[in-house]
Amino acid sequence: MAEIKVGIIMGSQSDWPTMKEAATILDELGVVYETRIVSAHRTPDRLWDYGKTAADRGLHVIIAGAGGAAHLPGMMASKTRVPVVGVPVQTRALSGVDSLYSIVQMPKGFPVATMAIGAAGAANAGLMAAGILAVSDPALAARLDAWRTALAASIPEEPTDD
Ligand code: RP5
Repeated sequence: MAEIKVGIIMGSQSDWPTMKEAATILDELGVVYETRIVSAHRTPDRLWDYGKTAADRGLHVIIAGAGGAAHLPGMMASKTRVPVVGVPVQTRALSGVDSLYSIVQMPKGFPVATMAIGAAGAANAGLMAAGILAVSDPALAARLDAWRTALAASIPEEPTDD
C-alpha cells in the first residue's frame, strides 16, 4: 500500500465541501492522502497529537482548512515542521476574509503557505502539495506536468457567446 504523505485536515465537517476540492486534485494526480476533522477550538488535544506525530508518521505536507477564527493552520504550523498549506474557508458572515486574515498573518518563524479563499484555494492547495512531493518523485512530476498541459489545452483561444 502506498505511503500516506499528505494530510488534509479541517476544522469542521462543514469545511469538507470546500476541502474536497483538494482531495479531488490529489485523486486525479494519484497522490494518497488521509482526511481528518481537527478543530483548534473544539478538539485541541487532537490537534496537538496530530501535529506531534505528523513528521514521524511520514507526512510531507499538511493541507489545513478552516473558517472564521481560523486558527487550525497556524497552530498546526507551530506544532510540526511539516509544511502547512492553509485554506481559508469562505464564511457567510464575512465572506472568508476573516478566515484569510486569521491564516495569512503568521509571526516570523511559523510559516503557513496561504491559498485563496474557498474552492479555488483548496484545489490549489492540492496542487501545491503535489508540487512539493513532485520535487523528489519523477513519476508524480510527469503526472503533474500532464495535468497542467491538459488544463492549458482546455482553454479556448477565443471567447464565444454561449
Ligand atoms: C471553524 O468554524 C471551522 O473550520 C468552520 O469553518 C467554522 C464553522 O464550523 P461549524 O460551526 O460549521 O462546525 O472552526
